[in-house]
Amino acid sequence: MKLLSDSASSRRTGVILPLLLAISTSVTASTALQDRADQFLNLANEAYRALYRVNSEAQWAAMTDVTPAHDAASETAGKALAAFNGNPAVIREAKALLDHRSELAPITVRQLEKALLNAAEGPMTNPELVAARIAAETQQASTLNSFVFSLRDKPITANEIDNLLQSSTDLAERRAVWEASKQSGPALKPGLIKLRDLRNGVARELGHSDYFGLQVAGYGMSTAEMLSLQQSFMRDLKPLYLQLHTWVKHKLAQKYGQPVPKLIPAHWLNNRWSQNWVGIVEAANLDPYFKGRSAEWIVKTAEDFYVGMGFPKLPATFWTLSDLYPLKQGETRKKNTHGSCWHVDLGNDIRSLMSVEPNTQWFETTHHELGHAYYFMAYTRPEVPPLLRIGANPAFHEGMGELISLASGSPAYLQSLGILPADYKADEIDFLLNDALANSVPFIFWSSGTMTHWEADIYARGLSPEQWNARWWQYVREFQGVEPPTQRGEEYCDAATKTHINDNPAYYYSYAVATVLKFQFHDHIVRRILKQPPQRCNYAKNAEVGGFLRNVMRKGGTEDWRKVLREATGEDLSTRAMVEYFKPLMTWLQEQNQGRPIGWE
Ligand code: X8Z
Ligand code: ZN
Repeated sequence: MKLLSDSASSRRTGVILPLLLAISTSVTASTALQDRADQFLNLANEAYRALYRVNSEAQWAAMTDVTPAHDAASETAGKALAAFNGNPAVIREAKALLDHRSELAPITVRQLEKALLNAAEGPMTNPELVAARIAAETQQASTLNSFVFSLRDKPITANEIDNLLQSSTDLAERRAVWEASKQSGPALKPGLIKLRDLRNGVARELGHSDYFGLQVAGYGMSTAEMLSLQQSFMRDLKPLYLQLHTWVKHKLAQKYGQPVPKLIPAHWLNNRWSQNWVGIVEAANLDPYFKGRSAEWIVKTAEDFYVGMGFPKLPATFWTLSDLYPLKQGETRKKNTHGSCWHVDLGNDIRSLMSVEPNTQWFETTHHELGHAYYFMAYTRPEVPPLLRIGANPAFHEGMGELISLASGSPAYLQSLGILPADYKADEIDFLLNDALANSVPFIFWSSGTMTHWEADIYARGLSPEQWNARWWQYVREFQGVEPPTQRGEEYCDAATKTHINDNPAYYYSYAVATVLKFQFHDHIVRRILKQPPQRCNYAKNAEVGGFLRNVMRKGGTEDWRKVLREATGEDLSTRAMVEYFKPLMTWLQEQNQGRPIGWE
């Protein structure tokens, strides 16, 4: 409008007039288009937020108290959300506007793209397919969340399985517990077969190659690009992994009084999926120090860590509406046992679902979940429309809590809390070794390797269900260097014992990216802000670190993640920081492993 009247005042100039008219016409056109997009997005954001909330509330009830009534309500709410998100009118308008993307503001384009990704989860151009998917998702979640494991005919909880794997030194007992942890697979396999096809079906409805392709589209990447990125992580970290693998199998063979194996038997490791090699470095095992603390103390202490860095306190409703602790003796309710954090209303209703016990695993998981909570809080502001109240990408969301989990393991900080005694002498190599094993390096070969490649096979390559378990263990052997205690035939579906395979499909590479990002952010923080060595630093009570992280978080999904990363750290996505962090460990391992055959090939 302003340009038009300005051009009117220069009507006498003759030569300039046609030029100005041309400009003003295109500005009018794009202003009209931008107005149309703004109007559409005002409505779309409001409706999305309202239905997102209805759906979250219903899902929350179903996850924290599995009953037929809660399942039915969750299915209905899921359909209501899809009825809007995937509405043909929404799809049409978003596509029509995106045909003129160059004339729209970047933040408008991002919202429209996100609206289309949401639509692809439940495209109502094919309502029967969407309804079938939602019904199957609800059923699968119900089976997963209510599954009762048993050991020697007695029920055993997931926490009990983890605690036994952490403490038992009897290989027969360990094998029985490990096998018990795989009981849910056969119960989940039929639902997963159905869901594979339904998920691929919805993704294809809007032109995505398959469900894996739809998920990686959230990164602005293709399946091939994501797989090659994940392979590059493994290539960069393989020398370190081979050294760790060699060191660990010697250590465990000695512990269990066994000959040194080529591949590590899965039941020798303390994690059900060998994803994190915890509890191997005795000197860095903090579990004994958490004895006598309460689960409530764990969550409060995690909140304090964030508050100390200048983040606000969690909203009061976090404490009243979350479900943070294991079921009490005699409670018959069934709830999901994995950690999660929910932005229920895309506003201030933030809740976490956990089963916190006072041990290292839950100490770390609590810091992870609060990372999500603080990300939600940071981007809940008027400048970030509800559609973009997401991480820069999903890995950013996962990486924040992982970073704080890394920071909260610093001996100096743990001493200040009184977890470690004041006279505790931390051995740097022990801590570095534990960091690598328990939180970072084997995790890459599990997340980038086994999980990502298996899911790509089932979604993008149509792997037949008769080959699912064989392929799973082929990948565990090839990528992780781990083998099952006995043959695992197709009567099992060991992949499905992992939560995410069921309820967070084609997502797991995000945790690998998060691990790489964690070291990039850490590297930047220690060098530029703390000016401390990466392996011996303390973020506690440092508001500058908090400010740096909040700056990244407050953007939500309003900018491309590559730009956010480059602006924050000066670097593109890279394993450089991770490899450098573990350099002193690499040297130490090479000495320890001298004369030993390295690797398993
Ligand atoms: O699932 C989680 C979080 C919830 S987003 C507890 N994590 C992955 C897992 O447990 O497998 C955190 C790291 C890996
Ligand atoms: Zn998470």
